[in-house]
Amino acid sequence: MKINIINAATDLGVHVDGSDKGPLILSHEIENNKKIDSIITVKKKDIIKSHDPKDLEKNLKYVNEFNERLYKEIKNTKDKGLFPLTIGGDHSLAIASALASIKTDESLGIIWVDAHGDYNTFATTKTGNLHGLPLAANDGLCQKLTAFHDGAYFKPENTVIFGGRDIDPWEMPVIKENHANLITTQDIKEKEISKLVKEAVTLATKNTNGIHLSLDLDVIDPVVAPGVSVPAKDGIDEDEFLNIVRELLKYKDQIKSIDLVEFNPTRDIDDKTKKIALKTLEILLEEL
Ligand SMILES: [Mn+2]
Repeated sequence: MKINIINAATDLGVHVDGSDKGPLILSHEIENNKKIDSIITVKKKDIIKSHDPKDLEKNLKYVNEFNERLYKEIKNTKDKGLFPLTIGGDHSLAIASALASIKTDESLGIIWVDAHGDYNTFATTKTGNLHGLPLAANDGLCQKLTAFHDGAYFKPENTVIFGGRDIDPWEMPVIKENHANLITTQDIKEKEISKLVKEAVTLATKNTNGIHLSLDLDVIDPVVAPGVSVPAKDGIDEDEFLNIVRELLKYKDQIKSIDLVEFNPTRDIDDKTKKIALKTLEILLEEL
């Protein structure tokens, strides 16, 4: 299938700068790949970001403005019959990518490979960094972040956090009360990855038309992949991560859109994270 690469150049959802620089660095390295139909870039507006600790909706207007433009581009991509592979950027961009995908396919599940739950709401966030809310937003729990979307939301029962280990104590009840699914880093270390992936796919595809897959590089241990904005210690290693990606791609007929997010080149050491991100993109381009 021909792929459209969408550079989602934003860091407006996080207090740390730099993840907006990630997409162009990565897509530049793969631009000659024959599977790629086109590469487009959606750029954040240059603003002075809010760092007010009392501001619990940081840069909300600008995150929404960015996501509305990204949403249109990804919907266009799908309307043209191209596969959207979105490179981020902080994880708030996945509100646009996931909702654009479900807008076209009407009913989808979501597999969110991430150290964090990203399941805070405006009622629970303590920082107001909006990249901590996108999965809850995709499940329809943060209306202030999704006004540009007029389609269905994902259902918590078809929502799977994969690799979670750094989940806020006030966030966990939101996950539980809504019956979203959580597969932890501990599960990955103790169980067979192929079985966990199968379990995630089964949950995400139950009574849906497929899957939106969102890959956050911070699921990997920060010693191995330091180039992320919010590292979470005791993560999985590179082989485990790439194995998860390969196992997921065994179900590629079900996968309708993919994000690879949170590469922050200003935090990277010796291109460690860049190299893993590029390997991931190569696997995706090879298999899709
Ligand atoms: Mn994330």
